[in-house]
Amino acid sequence: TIYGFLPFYAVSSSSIYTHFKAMRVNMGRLLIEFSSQMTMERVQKENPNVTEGGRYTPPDCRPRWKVAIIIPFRHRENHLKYWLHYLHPILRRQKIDYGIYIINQGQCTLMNVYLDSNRCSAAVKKLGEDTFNRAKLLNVGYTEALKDAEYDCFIFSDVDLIPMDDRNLYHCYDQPRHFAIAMDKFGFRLPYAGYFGGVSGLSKKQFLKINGFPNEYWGWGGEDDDIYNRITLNGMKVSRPDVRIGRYRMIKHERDKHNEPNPQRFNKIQNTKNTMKKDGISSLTYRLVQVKRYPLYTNISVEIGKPP
Ligand code: UDH
Repeated sequence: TIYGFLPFYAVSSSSIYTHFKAMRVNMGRLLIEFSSQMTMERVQKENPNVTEGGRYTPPDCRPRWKVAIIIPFRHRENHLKYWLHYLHPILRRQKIDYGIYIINQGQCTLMNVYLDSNRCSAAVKKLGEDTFNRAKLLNVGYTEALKDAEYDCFIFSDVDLIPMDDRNLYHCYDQPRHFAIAMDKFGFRLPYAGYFGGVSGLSKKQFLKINGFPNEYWGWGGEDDDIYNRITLNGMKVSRPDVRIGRYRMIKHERDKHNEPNPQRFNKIQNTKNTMKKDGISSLTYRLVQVKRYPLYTNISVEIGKPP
């Protein structure tokens, strides 16, 4: 857009901000902070056009992609509020046709309101204490979103990462996309050339070409490098936005319980070539516990097992 390269001081000034917000054009660099109080009620009021389950279709165009946004999740309710607060308006300005899917490992529902399904027992609540598995949850998200609508583009986002520039467009590209290339925690730089963590996106075709993501990375680390290997081993390249545009803020947090660094990760990423054909979307098994549609997102609770 002609407004695309306005300097930061201009877009953060409140009158211009309101003006562009009203015009629904992209604004460029955004002011992102996590100190103001955030409630789900407030975020709901801010987003009256989002329909049940966190779906939105632009009223005035037909987007090329239908995008499912998949978030791996457990015990991060506070981060989710900020994520929804920032992302819904951004996605709307970008004119994305999208749905939001929170893939919740072993928790029946959010906001501590457990149960309204008798399948969701105390035993299931306990599953929330098993080792976290980000990539397997993302495979579940891909599968479950496709039961909802004919998505052809999948964006996988951590719940604590907020884009600082809305020209970083949340749709798919000719090659698998890495969006979160310049995070504040890495000094706004790519930490290493093969980094594919945080926020990434693949078309349905690209995802199937790499047999989805690995299911066997339990605990923290390595799964994003395995995905990067899958992409390059299958003859694709990672595409990225300009480093000035792919900036992100991460909501600061301590390491979660039950997501300790996985000591096997260094060995496993040496073996992607041998493992990717058998371990992936083709071998995914899980038990669906509950699907619940909230105004701003769909919560999918799953049992995905434990490390062998
Ligand atoms: N996630 C959860 N719950 C968990 C673990 C992970 O929701 O218990 C999800 C969430 O979407 C998160 C993503 O998985 O954004 C990635 O996990 P992470 O945020 O733990 O990974 P990251 O590399 O942080 O961002 C590592 C821990 C840093 C500790 C720093 C202490 N100063």
